[in-house]
Amino acid sequence: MPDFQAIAEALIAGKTDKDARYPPKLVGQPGVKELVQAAIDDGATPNDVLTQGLIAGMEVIGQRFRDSEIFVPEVLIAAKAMHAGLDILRPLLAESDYKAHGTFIIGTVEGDLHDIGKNLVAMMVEGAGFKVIDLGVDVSVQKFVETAKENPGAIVGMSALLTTTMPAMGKTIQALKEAGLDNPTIIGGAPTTQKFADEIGASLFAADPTTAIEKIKALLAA
Ligand code: B12
Repeated sequence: MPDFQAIAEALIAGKTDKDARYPPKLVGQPGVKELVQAAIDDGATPNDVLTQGLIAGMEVIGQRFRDSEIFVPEVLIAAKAMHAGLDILRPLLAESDYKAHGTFIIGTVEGDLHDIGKNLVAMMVEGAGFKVIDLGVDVSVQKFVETAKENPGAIVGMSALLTTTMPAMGKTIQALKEAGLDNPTIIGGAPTTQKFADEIGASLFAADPTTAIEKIKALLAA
């Protein structure tokens, strides 16, 4: 019987693989890598391993992060464990009839080099079952527009940490409209607010990755 719970627990603990030295109490135990492989060998579908193992674990991480029970380092460690599992699943998912929830384009806006929060959002959204296109930092308005054009319907996520770079979010939304694109947009980053999102016409605002995932899913379901 495939043990999805064990995969989720290893991910939450940040146990990447058997050889990993972290966490000390699990030294020598199988990690996400071995547990995902074992579940596949036991006949589980890649989709079930993803949703009931990796995504279930990342959901717990997201909730604990939102509730300030854990902090950035723990999320990064869990995300590394998630990637160890995804590396095994990715080729299998490509062969199967698995469909991602949707595509999520994300970048830090022009002039802004802060990427810690942006990376967290990218990892959590990927962990929630979306295909993620990460454009990196200092992303031009033009680059957002081009990528949105290449990915019709993809959600465009923008991060800004500086009050001086926040206006680039409004410019990007304006440019998307002028290019005739109707991709939904979501903004975030410490200085941004729902009020600012409303002013610049963003579809969504979220202050943390878990809320972002909830709002994106609700928007796509509407
Ligand atoms: C780390 C840091 C840096 C690092 C960045 C390293 C990196 N790779 O990211 C370095 C040293 C490079 C840096 C440089 C600068 N920084 Co700086 N930096 C910070 C610092 C300390 C932490 C930011 C951070 O990573 N927070 C942790 C993450 C997890 O939080 P977060 O980014 O807010 O992300 C969360 C949410 O906002 C949300 N989120 C984020 N993005 C998105 C996107 C979407 C779509 C969604 C839905 C949600 C979402 O989810 C995340 C997880 O919950 C902050 C101070 C602070 N305490 O915030 C200053 C700060 C942001 N920096 C500041 C400044 C001024 C600068 C510099 C101009 C300094 C200088 N004079 O050179 C430069 C600018 C460089 C540039 N062009 O970008 C100011 C900004 C002031 C302002 N109001 O504009 C701050 C607030 C410090 C201060 N108090 O003055 N900085």
